[in-house]
Amino acid sequence: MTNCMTRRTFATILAGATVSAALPLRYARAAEFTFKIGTNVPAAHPLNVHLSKAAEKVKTETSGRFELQLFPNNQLGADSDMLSQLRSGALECFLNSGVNVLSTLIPAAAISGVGFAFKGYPEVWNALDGKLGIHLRSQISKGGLVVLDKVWDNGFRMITNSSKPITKPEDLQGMKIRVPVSALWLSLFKALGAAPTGMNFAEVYTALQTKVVDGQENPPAIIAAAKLNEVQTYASVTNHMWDGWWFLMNRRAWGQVPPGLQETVSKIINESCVAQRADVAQKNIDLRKELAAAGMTFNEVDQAPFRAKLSGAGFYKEWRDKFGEDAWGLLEESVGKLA
Ligand code: X2X
Repeated sequence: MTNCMTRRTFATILAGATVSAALPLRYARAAEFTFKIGTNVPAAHPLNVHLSKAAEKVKTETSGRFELQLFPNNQLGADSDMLSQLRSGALECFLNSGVNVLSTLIPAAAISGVGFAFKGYPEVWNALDGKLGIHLRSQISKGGLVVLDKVWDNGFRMITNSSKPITKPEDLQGMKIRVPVSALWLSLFKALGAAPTGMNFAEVYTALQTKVVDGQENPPAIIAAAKLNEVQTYASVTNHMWDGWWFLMNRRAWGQVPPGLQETVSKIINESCVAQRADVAQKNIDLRKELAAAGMTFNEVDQAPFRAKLSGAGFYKEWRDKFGEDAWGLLEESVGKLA
């Protein structure tokens, strides 16, 4: 900057001084901390709606000292890219499921995704806000990342495809189905007899449209937000897995934030998460009707033969051995014996 520019800028500032002074303090200067948040679902999804609300609240309650900038819908890259950016510090915050790409870094984080483990939300929150959650968060922090206490709800997952309703495991035989990039997810669908492909969510719509895969599995809030109903006809309510997003942070970036400010920010985020859970649970009920009205055919599914198929294929034994007796015991404390 030249001296002349500096003088002119200074003069401009002086000229505008009355106006600037009238503005609230938080708009008068840049934030001390600006953290980007990356997510893998469209802006309309309750995950992003409630993260936006949290960002507003954080700005107000820290008088502009802390700013959260939300980048939904894989704007910063697909899950695999965002996880790398988070680790390098290029991205400060990332929302990811412990069963999704996070499990490629921290395999122990995937235990919440064991097939047909959770029967309903009371079991989910009892486990994830309780001992299983504490175990999972300790595994994630041992892996070098910061994780906040509350896990954001994605919901119970159902299988969609464009050729037929799935009512029994045989209907999945050989079906080309997209699952997230995850050993547990691949193993689950292989054990059920399908032909799963691991793929980031960023590519799912196109993969379904071009028939690279025939089906995918996700809850209604995602099907609706990502308009997957445009490229899928049948939705079979298998509820084969509950899934949620952990709020992850880069350790170095978070470590630079003073403890008092950390407390304010994390409290606001965790409170927004509780509101998000209620919203998602309701949307996953309401959106079924809307998606049906838009032409999707839903069918209920008896889980018993699917569980039996997994047991017969050795799925539960294999993952019990992988996760270890202690972690498996914590899961079974919440959901009962898994065989
Ligand atoms: O990738 C998916 O399917 C998604 C968006 O549900 C997850 O993040 C697990």
